[in-house]
Amino acid sequence: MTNPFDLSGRTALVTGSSRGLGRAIAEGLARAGARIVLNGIDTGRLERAADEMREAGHDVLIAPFDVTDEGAIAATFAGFDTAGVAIDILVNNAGMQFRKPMVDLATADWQRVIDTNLTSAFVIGREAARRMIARGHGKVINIGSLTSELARATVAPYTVAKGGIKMLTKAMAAEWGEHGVQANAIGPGYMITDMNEALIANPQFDGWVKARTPARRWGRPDELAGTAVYLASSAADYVNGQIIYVDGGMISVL
Ligand code: GCO
Repeated sequence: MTNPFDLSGRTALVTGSSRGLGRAIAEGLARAGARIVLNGIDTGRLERAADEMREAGHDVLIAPFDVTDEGAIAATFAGFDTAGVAIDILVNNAGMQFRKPMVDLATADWQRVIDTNLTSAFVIGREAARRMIARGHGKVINIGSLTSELARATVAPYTVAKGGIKMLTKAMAAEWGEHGVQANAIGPGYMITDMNEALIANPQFDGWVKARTPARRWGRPDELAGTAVYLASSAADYVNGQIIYVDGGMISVL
């Protein structure tokens, strides 16, 4: 009986993976045997992350591109084709946060968040799926949020984008399932990341997260790795269109 969670021989592209949740997910997939393609816009930071992972014995490539740059995405996948790099697992993790009340929010700032957090997942997913469908197998894992279900004041574009991620995941499942491609999502709770640094440092917000979460604590990025490995593996070949919350129970309680 082979290990259904073994990712040996598979290659995973994780967007926004030089740090934070993306780096933790990349580490988890690497530990399960996958070759990793790290992505980000800071080549130096990507190279340093890749070197650290290679020192740990992992097989790592880098693919620097801006997830909002459609031309760069197409060129990157063309490069994969030329180099014989088949992306078996795509993790659409790249994202940004922009906190401002809607009445004060510029349309350009709204659009930037939607482009980065939602449209990028469609564009990169389309490029990856064209190739996965041709091969008859593939895994797409989109990174949602608690705001895929619930809204919080002052993060409207992020919330809308993450709500869209949940439904985009279902749309991907609807169109790609018959071709052996499974699309699912992970909904992280309040995690200890750079993006949340200001929230963590705010005693009132920190207290609210701990009181509102049954686990009574913030989550660690590495706590997403197991769910990512599961969804990336053959153990989840009959799981499609789902979003799994890794949130200490926050989404399940009032
Ligand atoms: C915020 C946070 C959240 C978390 C996460 C929760 O400003 O409320 O940034 O968006 O990062 O998405 O699931």
